[in-house]
Amino acid sequence: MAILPILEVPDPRLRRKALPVAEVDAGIRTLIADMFETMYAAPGIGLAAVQVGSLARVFVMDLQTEGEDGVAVRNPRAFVNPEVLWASDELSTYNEGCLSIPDQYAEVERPARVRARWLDSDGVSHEEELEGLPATCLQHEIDHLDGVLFVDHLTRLKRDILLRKLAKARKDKGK
Ligand code: K1U
Ligand code: ZN
Repeated sequence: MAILPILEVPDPRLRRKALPVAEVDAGIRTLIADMFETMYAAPGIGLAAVQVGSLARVFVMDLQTEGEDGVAVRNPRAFVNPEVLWASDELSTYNEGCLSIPDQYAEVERPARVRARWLDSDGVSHEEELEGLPATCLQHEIDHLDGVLFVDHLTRLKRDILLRKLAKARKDKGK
């Protein structure tokens, strides 16, 4: 397994649209394993293949829960060729972050519930209705697979302020 470099804005590769996976083969399973390792190291709760320079339509997500002993319990889930089949009219707002826009957060409004279909790392098909953070994260990651970033959902003013804060943080860090 390997920790892969995560692309950051304004890298134009973040704007490419990922292509459907024809077969969930060993190469895709290696990509998924590397993406989990990269996501846990970042750390993050999701990661799309586009963010590590791959055009496979794949993302990973782990919304860990807390066990009775207070220790985090992992729940790794891989999504291949994910599709939103239905989205609620009701919206919800979450203070989103993005590993490709480090340390910057903003409130994003999205459908509160979605019905989605995808293949897992064994090529088995799943269909499920998600709500709350899983629904938000799934939509954020599918956006990445379509070359869309969470800042694209903000007003121009809010986006400019956030990107200026990022530029200042990088300058202060000497990046
Ligand atoms: O896709 C990404 O850039 C990962 C992103 C996922 C995400 C976060 C919030 C709402 C929607 C999607 C992140 O994981 S940002 C980091 C983050 O949220 C986090 C990091 C450590 C602990 C808990 C959360
Ligand atoms: Zn992101």
